[in-house]
Amino acid sequence: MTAGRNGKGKMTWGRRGVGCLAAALFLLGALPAPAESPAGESDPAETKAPAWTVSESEAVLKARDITMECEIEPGSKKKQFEAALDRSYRTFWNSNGGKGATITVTLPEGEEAGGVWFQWYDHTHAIAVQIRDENGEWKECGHTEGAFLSDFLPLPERTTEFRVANPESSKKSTPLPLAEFHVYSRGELPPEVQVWQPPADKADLMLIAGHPDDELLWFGGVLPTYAGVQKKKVQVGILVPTLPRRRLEELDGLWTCGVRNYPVFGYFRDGYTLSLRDQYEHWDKFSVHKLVTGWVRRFKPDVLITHDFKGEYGHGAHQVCADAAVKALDQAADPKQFRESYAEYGAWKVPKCYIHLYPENVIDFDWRVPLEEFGGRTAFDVASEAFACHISQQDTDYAVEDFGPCDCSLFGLYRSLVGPDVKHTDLFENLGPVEDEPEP
Ligand SMILES: [Ca+2]
Repeated sequence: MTAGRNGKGKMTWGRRGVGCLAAALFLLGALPAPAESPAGESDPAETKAPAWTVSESEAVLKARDITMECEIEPGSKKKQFEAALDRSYRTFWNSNGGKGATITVTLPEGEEAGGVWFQWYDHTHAIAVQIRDENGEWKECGHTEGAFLSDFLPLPERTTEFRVANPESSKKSTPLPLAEFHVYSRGELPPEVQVWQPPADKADLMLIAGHPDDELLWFGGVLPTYAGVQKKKVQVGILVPTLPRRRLEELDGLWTCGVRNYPVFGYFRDGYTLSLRDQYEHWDKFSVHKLVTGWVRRFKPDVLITHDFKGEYGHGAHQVCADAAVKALDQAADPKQFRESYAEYGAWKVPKCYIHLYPENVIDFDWRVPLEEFGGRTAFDVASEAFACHISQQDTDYAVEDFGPCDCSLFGLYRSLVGPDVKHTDLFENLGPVEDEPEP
């Protein structure tokens, strides 16, 4: 979507609809000890569990968000720390640097911390957690690399007090731009906690979109189906990073769909035009092609999918995505083009490329089939719930629509190196494992 259509900031929590995702399950806590058999038991095969035992599933300890139960002592700007606890991505706590860049957390009586989840505001930030050693001195027990806007750090067992600080390896102690801060108790993490994997070394599917939320509005069930259900390695690339809060909304939406590889963002400024030519006036064409070709070489997708050539409702940025993607089919394979990314990643020939609403070799997906992996919700439901994570966009006219002129279920096979689609039901047709010939 375009800039300037943002909402007025609903102060509601933005992670709806992730309940049934197969989220990364971090079993941080110990299970209760198994019940001992009473003495003098007869044949074990006939032994029934006593009524007071719990099933294995019940015994799994569930982590809880206990942030508001903790005593939290920011190292600086204490009155402003509420901004890191208000569950709004519009607000953030920007600490002082140096010794002011700390947060000390004391758990409530009888509670142990399992981990801490950071959501950074406008840039990623490497962060460490410290616990006290036997002399009472703070000692680092783990740190992030600062690769993601959403970072989770597990804590050692029996942590009842910890401190957040810049890593010891950092050359200087810089301010912490923290949009949201969460403390979790020990146990299996709830689905909303994002534990991102790095961008894919080798993607099955790459989706290139203009702005955060375009990958939902115009691609509907693609991400829930291929990332969430089929567990493909799905790499999303967004050309326009827009505002900080929208990048956090983007992560929420992708996580809801089951995407686990961290997305990549381009660096192009938002701007609404209605033609390819005008958009290339706004953005340097060479820079766009260089970036997109570099992405294709880096992520080596089997299937590349992007916007309508006509930009859905006419958006020039969407048209540029389609233009740059199909140009990259040749450019990524040609060692003479964009030699820097060729030297780093080598050439890549994309086996299949689909374009939204392309009128030839069309797949017409049914996004309304209940999916067991999403607890009976459909890919359409999940895409809609993921779009709802984009809180800043909820008072626009946009919605996920698998009907009408921008039907998000229609994709045409623009180019294939693996033969034509015959079944027209799957982006990965002709890419699956080769089945053995049946015995004669
Ligand atoms: Ca906030």
